[in-house]
Amino acid sequence: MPDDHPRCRSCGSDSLSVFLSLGKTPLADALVRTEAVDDPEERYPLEVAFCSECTLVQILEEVPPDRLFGRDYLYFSSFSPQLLQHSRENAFRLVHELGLGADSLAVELASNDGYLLRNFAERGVPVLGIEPAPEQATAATADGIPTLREFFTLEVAHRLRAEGRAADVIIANNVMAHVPDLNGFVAGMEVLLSDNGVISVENPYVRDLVERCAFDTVYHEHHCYFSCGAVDRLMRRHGLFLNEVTYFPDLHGGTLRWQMSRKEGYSEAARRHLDDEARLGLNEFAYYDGFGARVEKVRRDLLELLQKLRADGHTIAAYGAAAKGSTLLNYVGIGADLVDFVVDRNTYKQGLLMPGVHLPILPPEALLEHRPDFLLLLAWNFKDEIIRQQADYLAGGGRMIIPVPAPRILQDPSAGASPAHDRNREKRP
Ligand code: DWN
Repeated sequence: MPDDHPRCRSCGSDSLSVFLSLGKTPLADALVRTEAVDDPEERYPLEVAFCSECTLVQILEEVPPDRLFGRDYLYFSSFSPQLLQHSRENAFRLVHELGLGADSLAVELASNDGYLLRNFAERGVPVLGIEPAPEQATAATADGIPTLREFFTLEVAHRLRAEGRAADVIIANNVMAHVPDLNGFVAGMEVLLSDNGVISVENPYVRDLVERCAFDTVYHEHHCYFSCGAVDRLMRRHGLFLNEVTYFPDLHGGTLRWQMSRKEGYSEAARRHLDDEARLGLNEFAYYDGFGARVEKVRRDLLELLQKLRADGHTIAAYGAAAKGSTLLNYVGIGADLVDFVVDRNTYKQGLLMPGVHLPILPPEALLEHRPDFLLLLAWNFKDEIIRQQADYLAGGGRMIIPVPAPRILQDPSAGASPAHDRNREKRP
């Protein structure tokens, strides 16, 4: 096989089959400064493949991490109250279950602005953040969270152990999918973990990507899209064992938390998830094979809906300068001819332009100032929070559009939160 044939990021196999191609897209979080609007923007192929050897779903392109998570990376976890609450509950759960205290060490990989570790510190547990993005690392340090400003690698893990630091808990939320050297990252976690330590990893769940047609969660930061089986096989390769699986249907469009340790043994929930995946076919290519056609239909239907609304004289804005929003806007082809502006609470993003389509990003207050007839929810994963927050806009007649799994105009936002999609109790097909 020629050297340039892509290899699986987990097992190294060349048995990769592409099932989705989103074309060449700009980097999803590379927001554009207005003075640079005429500068050429880097675009990279965005193709998603399935490995028939270890069942890992992954993109084929590899963008250098410092292009993705440099000074232009403006994602701050603390702009999401839902994520803050979720993280606080997880931290306190771990402190309690693991009996962490002043002699323990909690390490977070990709600790962002310290949004999670601050909860361990509040309970008197020593912490260490590892965060390469400069703005986020600076914000965490200013908040009193000791932070190493670098990418976590096997070498960093060995250095920390050589300094006598072993982690009693390692948290890696929305980062294991982001690392190009997946095996180096997991090997590093194994080195850094104390003998009885626990690793807690969270990432969007590949089953929700397919079942909710959440193709917009595919972008170059996300190298991998994990199933329980793929995580199980990846961890065993490094002497770690999947013990627990917890499903969060309303976090980032469907998130799983995998908990690992040096001890082998599945909880009932872990066993159930693995059995469900085998039964549904997540370990086979056929499960992913028709996904591309479904995505193409969403593209056509959403474009048609927006074009009709504009033809009828309506105005449209969008909510959430999210990475997923960048994928959606660029893949569907939604520009200033259809959408006037995007709003976002993240003050670091305001005043910039969305990648590729160059839609201006304004504060959410612009919705009451301009009162667009329709609001396309790019951050649809925060629908309930945004409905609550934008009650005045809705009361004034504003209408929301949800793009996935199928484009629809939200009929009665006062209906509030959609019932949690809890598979743990749904009827089995
Ligand atoms: O993996 C990643 C996921 C987990 O988060 C990161 N690499 C990047 C990021 O992806 P994203 O940008 O698609 O995630 P979010 O959190 O869905 O983005 C939401 C956007 O909406 C943020 O820019 C913040 C903004 N927001 C807002 O303006 N008002 C969010 C909330 C909750 C709000 O009320």
